[in-house]
Amino acid sequence: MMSEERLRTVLARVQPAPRLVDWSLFVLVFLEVASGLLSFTVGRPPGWPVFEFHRIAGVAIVALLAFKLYRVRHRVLDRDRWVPSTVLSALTAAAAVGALLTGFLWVAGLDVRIAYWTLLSVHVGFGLALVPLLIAHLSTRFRPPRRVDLEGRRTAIRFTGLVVGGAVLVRLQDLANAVLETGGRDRRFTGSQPREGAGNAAFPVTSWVADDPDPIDRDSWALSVDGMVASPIELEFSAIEPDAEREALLDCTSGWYTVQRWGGIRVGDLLDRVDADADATHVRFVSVTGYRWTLPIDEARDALLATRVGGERLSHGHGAPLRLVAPGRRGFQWVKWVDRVEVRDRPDPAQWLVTLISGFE
Ligand SMILES: Nc1nc2c(c(=O)[nH]1)N[C@H]1C(S)=C(S)[C@@H](COP(=O)(O)O)O[C@H]1N2
Ligand SMILES: [Mo]
Repeated sequence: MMSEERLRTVLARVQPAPRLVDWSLFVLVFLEVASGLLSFTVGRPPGWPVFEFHRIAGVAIVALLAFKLYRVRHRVLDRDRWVPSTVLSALTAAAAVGALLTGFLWVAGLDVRIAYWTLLSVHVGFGLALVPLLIAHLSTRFRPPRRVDLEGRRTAIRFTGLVVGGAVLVRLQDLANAVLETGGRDRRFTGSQPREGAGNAAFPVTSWVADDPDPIDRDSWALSVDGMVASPIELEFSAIEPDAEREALLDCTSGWYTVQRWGGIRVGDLLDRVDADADATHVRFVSVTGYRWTLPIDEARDALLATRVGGERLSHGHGAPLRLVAPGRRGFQWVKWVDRVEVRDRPDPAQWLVTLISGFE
């Protein structure tokens, strides 16, 4: 074991000034939350740097948090020094450690569920909990950043070391996954784990937040196609003839993906049928629950409204009678239980909120 004195000498060399550690942690947590949320919108491989950044910043946080926890250990371990805000500090630390640990284990390939949630969803939960905790923690212990803490050649070297060290450790973890053949090597660039097989039973039924409608009676259901179109229509289920089939990858932000053959109708054919206006720029897909998502019209034309998956009729949980298949988009954008397609001339920013609250009374 290293003597405490020795450890202190080493730390003095490698760790930034205390206040700088604290402010760097704050900035990095902010960037982690931002890149984590942003990553939810990334479904195509060119977006990989978002995930890479998230991992490297996570490693940098581990180092800074270790410096910080070592520095404040007496304030926590020594009961006489407890003050009311110590509880808040401890909770903040617990959320941070929880987020780091679940993130690390997920990348290492631990693909388990905790109650209803995947490990990745628990990671997201810790990360989101950290936001109010960190803001409250900061307001009880606010010390403005100081210029002197930033000065000196050492500081620049230390921070370069953090970033380079983080990048190296991320690569080493990937290498370890490959060499040790952990489940971590099967992940997609988004971090999602594969679900193999074909058809309804091959992949989980997932809600983005709370959407959970009763099964839909095909005979009383109809699809309306309207908005900026010359001739709006209402299609009964029997009038929908699935004449298109395509393979597409569904990648859920809770951490799994599946490749399936989806059968249904091409949205482009539907738009031709109703004679969409030349000025239309977007297409909105609306669920019976109100949940909705809008795609740019060219992308929408190429999407599918599916009645079938893997050679089977779509099950209720997977969105029967009709669900959107939007290749390249993350799962939450693949609207289930669609009963309305609306041609529009603008995007729909409110969809972000609607998807979150849909299903709550
Ligand atoms: N109407 C509606 N559509 C939805 C959702 C939802 O909650 N409501 N969840 C989305 C999410 S988060 C995903 S990952 C996919 C999951 O599709 P699956 O349940 O068929 O696996 O559906 C999407 N479509
Ligand atoms: Mo999802």
